[in-house]
Amino acid sequence: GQGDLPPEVWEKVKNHPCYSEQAHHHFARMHVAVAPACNIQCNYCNRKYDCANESRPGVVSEKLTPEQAAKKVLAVASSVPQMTVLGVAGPGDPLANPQKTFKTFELVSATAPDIKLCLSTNGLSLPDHVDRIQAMNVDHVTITINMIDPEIGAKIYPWIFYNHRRYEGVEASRILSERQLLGLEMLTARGILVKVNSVMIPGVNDKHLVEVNKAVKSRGAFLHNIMPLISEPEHGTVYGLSGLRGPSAQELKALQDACEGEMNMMRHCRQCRADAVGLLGEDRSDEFSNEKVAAME
Ligand code: CLF
Ligand code: SF4
Repeated sequence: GQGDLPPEVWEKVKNHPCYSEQAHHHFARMHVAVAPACNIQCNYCNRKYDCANESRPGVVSEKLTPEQAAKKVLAVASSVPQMTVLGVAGPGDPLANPQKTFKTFELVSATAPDIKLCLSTNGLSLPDHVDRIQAMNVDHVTITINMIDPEIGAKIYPWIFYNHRRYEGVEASRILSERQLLGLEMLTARGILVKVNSVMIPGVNDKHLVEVNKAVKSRGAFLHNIMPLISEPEHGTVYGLSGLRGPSAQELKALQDACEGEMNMMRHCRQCRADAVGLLGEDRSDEFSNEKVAAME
């Protein structure tokens, strides 16, 4: 049901599988991998997964041009009737590839205006694009926020690329955090629903995420999705974060419970691939490879 949500918010979430727990049983999302570049480095990144932006073994997603992506969206929409949402979430950062991301949205909204547009970003360049996001009727934006304390950030982010130069260490994370929170405030002021994704990294930001939760809640975030860091089983390490492990299911749940309050916690995230297609937890990306979509014409 609608719960306590105001009607205009309910309208936006009722058929979005990530923003509504109930909706994910009935509605599907697809991602198109149009955004290869990134403007920051996360220690846990491997560019195979996005929105969740996680490190785990998998198949590399196919990169698409905006034109190919728009064609794929139409092909999927005609064979997957539950498909309500198009997400651009990687494999790099969508807003580090603004031409490709917005061109894709433009093409899709011209040919399939009923499909909701969704965006996931690390937030570094978000404040520069808020007007365009609003103009394109993007109602759902996810920002991955792993810290509000730059000292902790320095352990997660070795560098960012901002204003034509590279920043490192605490300075990099200070800038990143300011930009993320500013972007969040600008979006919520415009009535755009913001979900915050946080990767729980035991020993690095696990205790700190309660503070992150308060900070994003007070700035109007709609939903908080705390996801487990997944370490590569073969190596027991996560790229730049050697020696670290992902949290246990109990540790994750305890943190989610500690944050549960006026703001909802998302607990049904399936840590999607950059070219995911289908209901959450269902992977139909192979049915819609470039080759197969081309053959559908
Ligand atoms: Fe995609 Fe992300 Fe939009 Fe959903 S995924 S861009 S908000 S349409 Fe969803 Fe996947 Fe979890 Fe992301 S289950 S990884 S939260
Ligand atoms: Fe990787 Fe995403 Fe981090 Fe960029 S923002 S380095 S794509 S996890």
